[in-house]
Amino acid sequence: MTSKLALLVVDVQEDFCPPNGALAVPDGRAILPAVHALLAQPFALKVATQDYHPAKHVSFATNHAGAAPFTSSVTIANPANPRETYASTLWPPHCVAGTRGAALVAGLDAPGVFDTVVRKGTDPRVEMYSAFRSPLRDPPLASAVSELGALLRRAGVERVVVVGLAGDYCVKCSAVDAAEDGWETYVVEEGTRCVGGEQAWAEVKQEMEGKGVRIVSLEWVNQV
Ligand code: VGL
Ligand code: ZN
Repeated sequence: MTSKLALLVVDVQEDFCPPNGALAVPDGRAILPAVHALLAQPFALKVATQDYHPAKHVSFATNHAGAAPFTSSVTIANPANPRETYASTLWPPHCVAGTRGAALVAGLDAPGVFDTVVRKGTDPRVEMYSAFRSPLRDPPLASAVSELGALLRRAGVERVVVVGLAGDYCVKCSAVDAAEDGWETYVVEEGTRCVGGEQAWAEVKQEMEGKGVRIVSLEWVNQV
């Protein structure tokens, strides 16, 4: 592994894992061997992200009268520009700041496993799947732009290897933003699972590849 490679472990938190997670990703815990195999390798920087919402977060179905998780959505406007909007899927409450469900899964939560843990989704007004920034970017909201980009630049990182949960939401959006921002970006297939299962993964893979992200195997990373 060369020195300019970073590992980004996205949202491997109790609430995204079966059997008890509030927003459990099917087969989510199956990524753990791949995550640990990668953590055993040298990287210039190892970063975990943590979805970390206030109880009043706009993405929780419980905060919208009559809404159902997974099927309802709401239109969210950029608080700094009402003309910029996007449709946001509503979820069961998950990863509420300070709760057990927000914690990284056991084994990843110990000090020293990661160089940094980046929290996202902390602004109650907007969704933030990407570990870099909210989809509302015109103008960007300071409260929904993480320190991740600056961290990677400061460390001189050239390539980013991404794993985590969920493949069809935060992993996809983070990988696409990393590629868009100029990093060579790789998603390790064994290291992710989707809310929408295998069918979603087939589509998401194509979408990411179309946006410059490379989908690779764990074995491929071992040989880099
Ligand atoms: C995520 C849905 C809601 C994710 C976060 O980490 O992929 N998905 N919040
Ligand atoms: Zn979330």
